[in-house]
Amino acid sequence: MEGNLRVQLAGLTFSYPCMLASGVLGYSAETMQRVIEAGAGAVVSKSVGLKARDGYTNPTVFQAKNGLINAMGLPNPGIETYVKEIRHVKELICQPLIVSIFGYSAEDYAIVAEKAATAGADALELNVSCPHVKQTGAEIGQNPNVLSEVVKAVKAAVNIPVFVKLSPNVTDITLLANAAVNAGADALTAVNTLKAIAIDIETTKPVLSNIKGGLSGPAMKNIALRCVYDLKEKLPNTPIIGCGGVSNWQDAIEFFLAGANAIQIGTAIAYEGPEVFQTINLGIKKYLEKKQFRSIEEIVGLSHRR
Ligand code: RRO
Repeated sequence: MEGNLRVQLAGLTFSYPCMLASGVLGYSAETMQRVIEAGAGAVVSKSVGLKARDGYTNPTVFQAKNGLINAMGLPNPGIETYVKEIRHVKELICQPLIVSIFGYSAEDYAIVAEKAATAGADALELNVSCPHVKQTGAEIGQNPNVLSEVVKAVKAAVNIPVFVKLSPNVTDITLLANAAVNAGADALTAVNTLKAIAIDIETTKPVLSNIKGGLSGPAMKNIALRCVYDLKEKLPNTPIIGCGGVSNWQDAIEFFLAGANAIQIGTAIAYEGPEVFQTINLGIKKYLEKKQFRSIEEIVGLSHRR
């Protein structure tokens, strides 16, 4: 099917434009292999940090109307353990592996970045946008000066492309994007989950153990799409990876038209399984043929044309 579905971004080539979003099936090499076999052009790992974290106690996920609200709490085994998994993934798959990393300081990010790159990551995605874990995530990605410091430290530590995953929980996403790009980010992933809450009317209490979490899925699609549109308008030459509520090929096309060069899929996999990649690839291919476009590149940002 490949052909006109190939996309290039930040020096990497992806056979297919849809990647596995971080946090979904991104723990073990075998599940990542399954996702690649189902038609993903790349996989993004679950976010990994310097030290292991258990994450929050249950309940950590709530099924909302048209989406999920999660507060997993960054469970991860720590980079020293995870490097073995990175090496194993690289033995199993030949599509790009993007390792998502987080830290509590610029130095943390740089150390984890260097270890992930040495183990074989093809690119890094800096998670500076987790909406509900203190002292990391959005607390970094909502402050342009701190964000810039983190990106600069990582860029100095590695020679692979660095993507920055932005938060939608800001007044103007382009200010943060500018800071990331000026500090050397090679691409932007837009966006992480929207800060949200669910309340149980029987117990009268919030559902999630952490109280607040991040909303993903169809409920946030048009917000993520607007973020991509804003980024393309202000930073027309920066590659953008659209993420947020893509569940069918029509959604994917909307993201390309808004300005995304590639997209990520997360929550739709929880609903439909990895087969969703193949279905979306086929839909994109048919759309391009019907509209007589030769490549995805030809439609990136087309909605901005006046
Ligand atoms: O682990 C999580 O709770 C989590 C993370 Br790191 C993130 O970036 N976004 C999200 O919705 N959940």
